[in-house]
Amino acid sequence: MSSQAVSFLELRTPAAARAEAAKTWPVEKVLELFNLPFNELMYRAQQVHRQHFDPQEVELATLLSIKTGGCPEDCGYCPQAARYDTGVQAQKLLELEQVLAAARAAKEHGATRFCMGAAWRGPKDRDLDHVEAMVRGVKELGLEACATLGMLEDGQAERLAAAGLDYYNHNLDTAPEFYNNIITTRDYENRLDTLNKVRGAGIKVCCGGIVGMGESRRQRAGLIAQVANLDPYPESVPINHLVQVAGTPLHGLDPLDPLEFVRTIAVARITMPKARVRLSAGRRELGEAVQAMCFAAGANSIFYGDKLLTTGNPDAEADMALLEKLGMRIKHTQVSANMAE
Ligand code: SAM
Ligand code: DTB
Ligand code: SF4
Repeated sequence: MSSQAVSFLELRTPAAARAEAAKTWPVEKVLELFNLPFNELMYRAQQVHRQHFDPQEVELATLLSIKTGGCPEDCGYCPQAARYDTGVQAQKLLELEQVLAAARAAKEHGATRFCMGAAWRGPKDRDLDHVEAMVRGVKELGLEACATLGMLEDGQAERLAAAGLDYYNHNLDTAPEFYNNIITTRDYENRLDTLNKVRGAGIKVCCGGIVGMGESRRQRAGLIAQVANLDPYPESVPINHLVQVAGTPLHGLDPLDPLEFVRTIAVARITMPKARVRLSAGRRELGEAVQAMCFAAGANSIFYGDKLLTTGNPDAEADMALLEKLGMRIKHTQVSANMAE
């Protein structure tokens, strides 16, 4: 039986159907948005975008992998999982000075947000001593600080909050019913639990997922519904296009129709009007025309710099040229992207 069929069956019980209908964004409603004629969907997304943001403005965030590769998890998309032979060289946690040098360079190149990623299942308490110092240093440079370190234990989010961390990135990645096709070493509930801890510690939430992993349109709608139904929804929503890396189980899949990716951005914009929707991994492969459509659909944040964590990103000059061609401006202010924005 397909996972889709299972989700329909589950909804046959009146209690489950009532619970689903009571959500801010039932999956069916999100799917209706996906199913709109393309131009109608774009029009609605642009209307919502303009109510809350200057549509010409884009936020630049720079990523740095502070601890690379050798990860014990089995995320089927990830070049950093130790069990896949992807050619990624494992590297231990960077020194504070290396991180701050990268943050200074990011600031000089115009980024306002600096995101530190670590290939951990979750941080150990002694790792956090180092990450706290990195967060403090990044904040002293006048940058917003974001970290993505995996699952958090009790008390760890509070430690990061005390160090001044603005955002914690932790993705739901895909719809619940497709999730086990992609990851088996941690479950959906673990992810929701970490997101609760982040929220509870007063850190802003950055949470989204990946499309192009072989999921159906309904499952893309399922991912967006899950993120949009978080209460409150995240301040920042990265939509990643799968970067297919040789050696990972998802390498070799048929690529997603790019217009489906644009639709996903538009639906995220409509369902989470005040969030920064981040056009994240996969920009290099999408090309300029599709990126332009993503901005038109309401994306207003990108990762900026020649590298994501281990894979490529458009180079900085190409990004500047694209933004100029589109008449877009960089968000310069240090005002944090909170719900009052
Ligand atoms: N290890 C931590 C974790 O998994 O939470 C943090 C780093 S992990 C690389 C952060 C996110 O990057 C993942 O949740 C996934 O959404 C995204 N990602 C990883 N590999 C990707 C790929 N090949 N294509 C697109 N997104 C990817
Ligand atoms: C997110 O959602 N996308 C970024 C960030 N959060 C950390 C990571 C993308 C990683 C792409 C694969 C790589 O470069 O290793
Ligand atoms: Fe590890 Fe994160 Fe990659 Fe999963 S996504 S294998 S947890 S680095």
